[in-house]
Amino acid sequence: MKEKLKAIQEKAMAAFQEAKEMKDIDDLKVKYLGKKGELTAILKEMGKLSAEERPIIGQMANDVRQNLEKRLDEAKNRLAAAEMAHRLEKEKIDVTMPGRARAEGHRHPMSIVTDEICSIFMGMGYEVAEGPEVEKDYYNFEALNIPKNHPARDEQDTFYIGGDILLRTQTSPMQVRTMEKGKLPIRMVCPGAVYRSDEVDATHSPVFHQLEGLVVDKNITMGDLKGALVVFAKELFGEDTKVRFRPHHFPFTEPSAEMDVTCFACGGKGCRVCKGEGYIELLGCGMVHPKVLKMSGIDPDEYSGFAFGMGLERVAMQRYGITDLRLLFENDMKFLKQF
Ligand code: 2NL
Repeated sequence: MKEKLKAIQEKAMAAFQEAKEMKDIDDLKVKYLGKKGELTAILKEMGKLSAEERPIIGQMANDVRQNLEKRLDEAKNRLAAAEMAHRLEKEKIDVTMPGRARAEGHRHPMSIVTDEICSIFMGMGYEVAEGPEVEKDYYNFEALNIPKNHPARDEQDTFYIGGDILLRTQTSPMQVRTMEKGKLPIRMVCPGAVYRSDEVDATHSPVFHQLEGLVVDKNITMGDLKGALVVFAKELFGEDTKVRFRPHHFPFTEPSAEMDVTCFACGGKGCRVCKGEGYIELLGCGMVHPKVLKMSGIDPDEYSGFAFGMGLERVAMQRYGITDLRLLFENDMKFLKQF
């Protein structure tokens, strides 16, 4: 039996040395030290031994078991260390490597211009309001003193949806709705898409964007209009910007004017962009027509107001020197990446 024990010990130790994976260790443990293992099989034969031999062989068997357990542990540690070393090598990361650049979007030039104009007016205490693009004939035309026979009401110019429903041709319906609510004073701007039945070319599109403003309070004069719009123009185009007002006509304002600003390209000297004028038209404006105030329930003897409206594509084109309106709608990445 001594020989057998020695043989098992040698065989087991050799096997432990050769173990390549953790799984081998577990298998070897079962094979040699397990309940159905080789060592246990020998111990079961102890009954056949004489009384003198039994303690000696028993002692020896215990030594072998302890030895093997110790060696098995060593082998296990060796494998664990090797495995860790291997993983550290394989999963090594170079923290100094450059990161992968993330593709980041940015605002559209139309959004940049719209946001900028809104913040200038917010700085002067105006609220920003947005409203429906599908409107009633009343809010788009009637309440703005635009008569039934006005060319803007022609089917050729306006998208009618049916009955008295249409796509708004200006953002004024939102101002009318605000006046109707009766909360005074009013200081508001309203940006948004408007629709007109135009053919697409370098300066026209059936969908474009406007920003209109409305102020209604006691004792509002043309002086307030000029003051607000001059501050606006200087903030948008720079402190050196000059403005000029030319008389005009709108059905919803009286008196009415158009406001020009010194040409962004030549600074007022006159060039190709402003056709030698030195000025470029920026917006239309005027004192809100008393009939318009009255129709929305505001007493024109007590209150007065001014209003203005501008095309946002035009502002963006001036601002960035864009010569074709279509670039703002086509979403060509080569164009958009420049902003
Ligand atoms: C232009 C001119 C303008 C208004 C819009 C307005 C709105 C109400 C009452 C009175 Cl509710 N007026 N809006 C006034 C003057 C001019 O727009 O050339 N737009 C592109």
